[in-house]
Amino acid sequence: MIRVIKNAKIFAPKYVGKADAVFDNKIIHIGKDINPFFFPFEVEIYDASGLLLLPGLIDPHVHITGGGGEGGFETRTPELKISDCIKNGITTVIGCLGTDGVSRSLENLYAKAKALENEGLNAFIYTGSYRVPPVTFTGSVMRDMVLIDKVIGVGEIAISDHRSSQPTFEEILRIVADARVGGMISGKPGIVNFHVGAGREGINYLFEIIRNTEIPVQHLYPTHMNRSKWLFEQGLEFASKGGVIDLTALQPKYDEPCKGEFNTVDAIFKAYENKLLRNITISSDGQGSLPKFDEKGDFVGLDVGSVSSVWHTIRKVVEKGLPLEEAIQVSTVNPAKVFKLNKGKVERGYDADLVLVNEENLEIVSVVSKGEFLMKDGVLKNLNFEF
Ligand code: FWO
Ligand code: ZN
Repeated sequence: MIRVIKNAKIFAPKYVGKADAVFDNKIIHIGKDINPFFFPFEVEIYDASGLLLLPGLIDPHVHITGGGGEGGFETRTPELKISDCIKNGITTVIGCLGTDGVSRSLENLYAKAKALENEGLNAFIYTGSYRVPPVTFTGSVMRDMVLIDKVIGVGEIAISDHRSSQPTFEEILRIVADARVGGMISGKPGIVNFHVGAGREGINYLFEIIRNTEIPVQHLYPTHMNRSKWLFEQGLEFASKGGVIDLTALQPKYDEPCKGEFNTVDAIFKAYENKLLRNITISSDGQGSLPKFDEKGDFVGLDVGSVSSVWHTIRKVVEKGLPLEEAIQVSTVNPAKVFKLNKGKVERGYDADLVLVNEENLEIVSVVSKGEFLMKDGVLKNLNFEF
């Protein structure tokens, strides 16, 4: 079905002004004063006056089958509800396993990603979990990349963390090498998503890879890089060498981040000031555990990440003064570039993943994924179009 959304203020992310969007599963045309009555086929016409039209949000780190478990079986966290993605404007997720790669399975992760896709979302997965050697479908990272359609990389591989498998540099290097070549053979990005803990080594392994090997920086994608101010500074240095770093979004229930964490909003501003905003993405750690450990490393409790943290963080950044067309890049064009997705822009030829937002209060009111409305509370459908 061809649809036309008229009169929205379009952020592609760049602000293009008030215009009309014509789309089926892909964006067909963006233009002014489109008159659908000249179309020689049936169309649905929507009036989005007073709304902003943005690209659908991409959340590159979501425990779609749940995670947690760091405090025993009863602390395993619940799986993702697609409704949480839709109402928060998330149209693409990359699913991952975390600490628990035993009671959580890749087969379950794959099935959940297929379910999300069948229900209208865009979903991909990482093979592996925290552990090294990585848990795999087929016994090899490279075979997983080549043979499992939804696998776009490996992660979240834990480094510099008391819960990691204390991997050697060589073990990490082999995973990155296999992800790169597996990606080449399958036409995928071959990303290794590193879970970076609070350990003093930070992302030194990643600097060693770009310094001492032929492997290009784009395969290295560290997350939780705002875990501390020190780690974020190390991340900015990595970004200045062309790397992309992922920040864990500010969870809505706390207005300040967890103890010691560098506030995601401040981190985005700092990157912007350093002209490195293009090298920043944010992710929710949705349905993952946000565990707390005491100084002896004993578990003291956990919270659960929420996919609502992505848009919450972007709104906070805008409220703090960064223009919307800049702020949304961290969850549209930037992650789309990392994963080589035909998404993240409201431009002809791109996938029709769109979010409509109330101009006054930045509330998300309608969401389109692959050209279909998953939520359309805010747009009025004009049956007879007066013009
Ligand atoms: C972070 C996911 C952490 C799981 O360090 O890595 O634990 O397996 O569900 N979460 N371990 C949360 C911090 C960035 C706050 C995970 C979690
Ligand atoms: Zn993690």
